[in-house]
Amino acid sequence: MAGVPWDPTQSQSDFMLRDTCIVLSPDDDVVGSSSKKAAHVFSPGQPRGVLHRAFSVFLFDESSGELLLQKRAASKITFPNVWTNTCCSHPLHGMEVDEVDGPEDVKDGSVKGAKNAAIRKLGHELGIEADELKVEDFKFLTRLHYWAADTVTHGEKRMMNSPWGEHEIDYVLFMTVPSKESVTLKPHPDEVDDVMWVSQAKLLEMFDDKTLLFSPWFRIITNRWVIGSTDSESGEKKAGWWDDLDRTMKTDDFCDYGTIHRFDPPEEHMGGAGDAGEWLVGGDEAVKGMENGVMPNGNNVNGEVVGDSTKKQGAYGKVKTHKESKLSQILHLDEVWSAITLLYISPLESNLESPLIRETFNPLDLKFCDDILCKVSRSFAAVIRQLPSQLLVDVLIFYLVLRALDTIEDDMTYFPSNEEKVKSLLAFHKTALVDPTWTMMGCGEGDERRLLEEFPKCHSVYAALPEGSRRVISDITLRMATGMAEFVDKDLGQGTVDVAQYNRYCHFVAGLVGEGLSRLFASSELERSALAGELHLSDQMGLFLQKTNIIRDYLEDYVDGRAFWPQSIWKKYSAGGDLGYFANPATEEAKKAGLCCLNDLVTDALELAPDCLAYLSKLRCAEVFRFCAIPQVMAIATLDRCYHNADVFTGVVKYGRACRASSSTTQSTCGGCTGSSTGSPPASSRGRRRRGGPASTIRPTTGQPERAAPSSS
Ligand code: IN0
Repeated sequence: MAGVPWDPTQSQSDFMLRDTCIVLSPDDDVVGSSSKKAAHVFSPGQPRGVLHRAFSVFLFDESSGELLLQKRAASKITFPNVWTNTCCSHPLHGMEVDEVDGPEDVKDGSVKGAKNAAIRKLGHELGIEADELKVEDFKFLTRLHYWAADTVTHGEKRMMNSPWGEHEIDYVLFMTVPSKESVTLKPHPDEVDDVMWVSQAKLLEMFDDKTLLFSPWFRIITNRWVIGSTDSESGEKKAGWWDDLDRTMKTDDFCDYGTIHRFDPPEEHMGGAGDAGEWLVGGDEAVKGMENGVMPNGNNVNGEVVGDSTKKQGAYGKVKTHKESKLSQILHLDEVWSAITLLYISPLESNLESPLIRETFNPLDLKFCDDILCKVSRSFAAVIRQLPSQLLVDVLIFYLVLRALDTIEDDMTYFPSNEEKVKSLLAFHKTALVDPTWTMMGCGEGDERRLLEEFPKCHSVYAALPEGSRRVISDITLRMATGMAEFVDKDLGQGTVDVAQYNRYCHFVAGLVGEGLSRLFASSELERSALAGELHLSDQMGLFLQKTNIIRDYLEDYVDGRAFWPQSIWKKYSAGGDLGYFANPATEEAKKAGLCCLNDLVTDALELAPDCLAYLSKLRCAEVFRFCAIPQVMAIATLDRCYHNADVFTGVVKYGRACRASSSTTQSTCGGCTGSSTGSPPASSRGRRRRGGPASTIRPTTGQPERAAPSSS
């Protein structure tokens, strides 16, 4: 199950099927996921397997300067019987303690994900207790990209029958302990046949012993960096990382985070099924043709391309994005026309500069709120800005407050315990919404982190709202936080239990938003007061948006270990009894089952559509109608793209109709974003799906019914 560190009852083949490796582009961008088995198969279709992330730990005893080696167990499927460095394995998707690093983590050398994975595997393979090692004590040195067919341990004759190999970007991690006694070694018999502490001299002696086998990556790393060398031409001595462990561990003299060193394997590891031959030695040029973790002209074992290194990544940057083709977009002539209308004929007008707003709120604080809204919500910012002035800021602040709450709920590492997170969630309405100086430092990422860190600016605008609006925002915030707290401790690795739990979750994070909005619409007097009592219809509006997001984000949520597809639905279709079954369909039948399950969920969501239409039909203000209808139309378009679409199981399905452009035009019409971004991509493309809606595409307003103009516009 996703999220469980390791299960002692699992066999090598269980791990091969269950572990979800992180698939990479040659630049080390995360572009997808693959079962461990699929990633390590070397076949004519993928002669060098699928490029994925790995780590290699070198553990030294400070007192003697010796390095701990292991001999991989004879029962290992890849590279059995070989001597290698202390521990080498893979960071995985979907682990409870996150193991997926992004470019920023590499840049600053923190790579916590790889280090967390190292602690997990040092425990699993060698029995070293987690409390004997600290993430901070690992030293990340550099990355190497190499591949190697396992033609040696499996033998030439078995080559075609045992087409295994490694193709990895390997994060090299050094670790020292004061003495051998500081770590308890209890090697797992399925993983390790032998361990040995060795000096440099002893290791060189072993390398010369032709009866011993060594893993290709261990030889490459050791010869290139770990042991010092003498330049054959100049006679100059180059220090190795092992020669001065103190310097290696305490300074950054040997750290190189900017380069990915590329290596072809020693000759004996070339060939392999598919007869790959050499390939990486040409450096970066040589890997240009490689895409999506797979060789040029090669697909992954399922016959699919598993990611897209050249395109922006999915919402978490962890799975790939499937965009609609330009041709398909152009074929939707009605939408092209609508986009042209919104772009050039009648763009949405912003009411943010209206006198009422200028007089009521601190202009600098409001500017901060508007800028950050634009950063975190993209197209939705324009939909908010076109609201009439007596409602606009109320909705804007409501959105930001919920986003701040969601950032707290979403951060899986900030709080020392779930209990602390729950406390913070439940206090939010009394802290953030009452204390004008309240901030939270270091929680969340990018612009969302900034939102929490500069929350006093948001509070200043909130405090100037009418009392009725503040009451609505505070009430919904508390009720949503209470619902979130209910889910903090739940294991969602395999989704929600049943449709009732699925609906309950959606109610808390989205249905309540519908209630809050209806109450804000009514108290602004733009809508009838009775709308505030339409609790069922407003709830369904939120559920429809949220269910659409959950359907679309299947893979992302699954690899993150926080899935929402209800078991009572997907278990009808998953012969494997695992939600991940659909992501790695082994047979045509499994593929079909995945599509049936997907269609079942789309149909369930579509049942909400009549209530959404009923809600929309009760609106009388054109701007409020537009504000509510645009996300609904985007959701319908997303469901349309998802229905019977196997891409849902390999990435995030986005549609990119021409009208997306219209939203950015609106932003520039009203000044757009002027604040400096924190450098990360807009949070809506990174954050959890319940914050952002479906893909950033606005279905324009053609065909919208004529409505009475609101009093102010
Ligand atoms: C929303 C909803 C939203 C808008 C209008 C009426 C609603 C009625 C009931 C419930 C929610 C309603 O809309 C946004 C849309 C959105 O954020 N779109 C994204 C798209 C993208 O590109 O990522 C955007 O960034 O533009 C929405 O999805 N949610 C939301 C949150 C707060 C508010 Cl005030 C309104 C999130 C959610 C979880 C669906 C409620």
